[in-house]
Amino acid sequence: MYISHLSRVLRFLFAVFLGSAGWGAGLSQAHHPKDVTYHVFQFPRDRLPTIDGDPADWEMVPAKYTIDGSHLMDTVMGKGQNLDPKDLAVEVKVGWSPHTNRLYFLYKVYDDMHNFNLARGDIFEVVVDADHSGGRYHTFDDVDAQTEARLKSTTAQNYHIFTPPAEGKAWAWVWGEQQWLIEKPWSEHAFRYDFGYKEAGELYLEFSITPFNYASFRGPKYSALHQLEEGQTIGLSWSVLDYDEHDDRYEGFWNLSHHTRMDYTASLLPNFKLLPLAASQLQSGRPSAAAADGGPRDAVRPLAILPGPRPAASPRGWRLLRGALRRTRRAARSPRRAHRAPSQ
Ligand SMILES: [Ca+2]
Ligand SMILES: [Ca+2]
Ligand SMILES: [Ca+2]
Repeated sequence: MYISHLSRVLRFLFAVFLGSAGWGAGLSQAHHPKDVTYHVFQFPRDRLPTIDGDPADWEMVPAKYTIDGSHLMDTVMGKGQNLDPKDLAVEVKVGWSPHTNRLYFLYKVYDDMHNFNLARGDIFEVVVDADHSGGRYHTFDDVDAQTEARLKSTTAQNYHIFTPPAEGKAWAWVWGEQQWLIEKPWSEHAFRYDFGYKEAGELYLEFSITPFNYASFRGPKYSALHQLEEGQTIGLSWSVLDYDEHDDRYEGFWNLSHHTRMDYTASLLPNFKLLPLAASQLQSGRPSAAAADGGPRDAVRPLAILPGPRPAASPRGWRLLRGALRRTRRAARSPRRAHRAPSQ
């Protein structure tokens, strides 16, 4: 009797120990880079940016919100954080408004060679996980091909934005079946540039997108809109795919997540906090540099790969947790990245 009880206790403690180890590992997997929260500027209602490619209306956004190339890492071609500004220089500002329920972006890029060939070309890839649910949003290998295609980008949306698009090509492509997301009223965009094919120069892209907790291939009527609110932490990452001389091979996959598989799981997207209006204004006038806060002050909800809050310490719960972690780790270990040619 005593031995049986002891054995049960030991099993429980073992299960908790394994679970805790898995939990810790999960924290380190979730949301890259670790312990970093970027800020999203709230536009006053009467000073929303006009999406026309002119960056003038972003001058009110303090320089500290600018996220430049020093935050990016090439995780595919082996360049690490050695981004040469003569090859590629980028600056991104992100804003939001509770009144329009939109995320706004200003993307400024200098490129020594703007390659906008029809099949691929320079891309600004943006992934949004508005409800911070984390988890896999791509590559569902346990369902048939059609279902797999329909599941992509449902719980987090991956936009491939062509900077600029080749003639006759849409401005962006959703890595999934929800191409309605790149149309009005769900998004707006405008480019401004003055260079030719494979020339050097500067480009401004101004755009807004609408966040969805669930984006259906059937269209907006079948989808769940996310309501942006002050203080929320969302998952958001981008990557710059720089094609120069070679039309079929990029020179770098410069991403904010510092993890290639941001293209697979929303658990690897950096955290962005939607600032209140007052906080946005208070921070105006400060010097530039840190767009990110570090440390526990901005610690976020842990382990977003789980379908809800931390599970109860039952053996089944821990088994599910360990399984989820194993799958995420396995996927995260794979550096491979295969792009289907975007639709024309
Ligand atoms: Ca503008
Ligand atoms: Ca370049
Ligand atoms: Ca390029």
